[in-house]
Amino acid sequence: SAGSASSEEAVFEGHDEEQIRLMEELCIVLDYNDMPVGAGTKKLCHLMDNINEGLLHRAFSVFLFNEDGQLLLQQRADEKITFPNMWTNTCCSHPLCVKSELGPGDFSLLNSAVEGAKTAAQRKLFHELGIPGGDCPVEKFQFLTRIHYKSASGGEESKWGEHEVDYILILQTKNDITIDANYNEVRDYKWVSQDDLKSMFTDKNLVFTPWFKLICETFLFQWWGSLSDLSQFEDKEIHRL
Ligand code: DMA
Ligand code: MN
Repeated sequence: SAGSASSEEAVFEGHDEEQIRLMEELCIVLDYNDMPVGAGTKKLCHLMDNINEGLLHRAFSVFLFNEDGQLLLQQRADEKITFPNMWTNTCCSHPLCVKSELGPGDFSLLNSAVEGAKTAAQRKLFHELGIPGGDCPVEKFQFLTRIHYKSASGGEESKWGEHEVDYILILQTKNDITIDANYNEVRDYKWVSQDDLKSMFTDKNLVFTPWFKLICETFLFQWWGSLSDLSQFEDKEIHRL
């Protein structure tokens, strides 16, 4: 039927069945000011034909640091339909169009939307990396800001891409959290210092997601230098990158 993620469809040719199934998830469709205006399947929201017409949805990006200040990076699985095999921040996904993730209170208020993003982030840290909720309690996530960006997944002719308002969530945990990667989502993961990451950037064999590169070029190293006092970076803006 129209709108369901059938593997028979040409856009899904050659892709992984589980990742095709996840394209049926309902994302939160937004206006330019991050106000929810409806629901759209993950498939609909990530097709460049729709993005080029202005379709925008809500996302989150988690940056998880340990007590030594190392950042947990992941390499996306080869099975991912968008941005496969690329290195990126700890975990990214979308709050779903359900009350708990849209915002448990008045969903038109930023505080409520932030609570929804934290709930979604805890869900996906477990789904992608097997990090139990006890190692990432929602009250330990710190919301910093929102970033609006658009990017095609691999070349101008690509069918797939991103166009999101991305909620930035920072989390600092103990060193020995449980990690049990879901290899349909995550190919590899790695704890890095600032110097480790900078040397990864010089390795021509490594590819990074466009949103992670943008955040690295703008904010990441400032945040990283002030992990014990991130409140100076909290704002209600939408930074259009
Ligand atoms: C989408 O991430 C969110 C951002 C910030 C790019 P994703 O493609 O990893 O989502 P999912 O894990 O749900 O496929
Ligand atoms: Mn997205």
